[in-house]
Amino acid sequence: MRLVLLGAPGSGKGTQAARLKEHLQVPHISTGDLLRAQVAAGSALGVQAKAIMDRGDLVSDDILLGMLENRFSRADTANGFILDGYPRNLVQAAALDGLLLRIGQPMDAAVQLDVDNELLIERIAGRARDQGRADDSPESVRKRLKVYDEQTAPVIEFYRQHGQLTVVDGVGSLDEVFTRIIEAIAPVREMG
Ligand code: B4P
Repeated sequence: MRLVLLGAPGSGKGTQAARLKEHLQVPHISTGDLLRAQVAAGSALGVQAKAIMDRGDLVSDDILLGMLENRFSRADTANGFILDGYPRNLVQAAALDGLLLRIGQPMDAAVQLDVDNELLIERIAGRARDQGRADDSPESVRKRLKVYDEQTAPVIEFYRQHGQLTVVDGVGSLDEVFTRIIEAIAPVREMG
């Protein structure tokens, strides 16, 4: 199963992807996690990315595509994957389409987790308290939501036009949202 999770910061992509990974037995590829690993390792890329991430902006498309190509070259993606945090703009959506076509692994489905802004801000504030992630400061969150509306929301339209989009209500307990995702992708899994 090749699945992409779409949704605003705090909509539950990372949270649900971790559960879907166990359920579908495919790797969870989070571009946010890949970038944070570079930051933690103190690589040149990580140093460059950290400042951009902390202020809530998007890291450059070239860096992201290189990172993704590298990740897809690993054998564990042969039976599918859950992609989380990518694509975040239309350039990335087209690049991903081209990459998956080249490796003969077209996307099966795109699931958008739908959550209103007030709740997103509340959830991220909770994570800021619990985990202290550098980009969960109020200013960065405001910026990330703005970037999402301007650059990432059009990606939803992209998948809708490709007939691959399913919108799932992302408000509810972790179990409730998980069950909705499983139900939403069931028809695609039956086909595959
Ligand atoms: P990400 O790591 O993708 O961060 P995110 O958008 O905040 O989502 P995340 O998956 O972590 O949070 P979730 O909604 O699960 O990106 C971070 C930064 O990296 C970006 O701002 C950008 O700078 C850079 N980046 C990443 N990808 C990029 C790309 N493709 N191009 C350019 N730059 C890129 O969870 C949030 C909180 O909500 C958690 O605390 C969770 O516990 C809680 N939660 C989730 N579901 C809940 C529920 N049902 N009920 C209650 N709480 C819930």
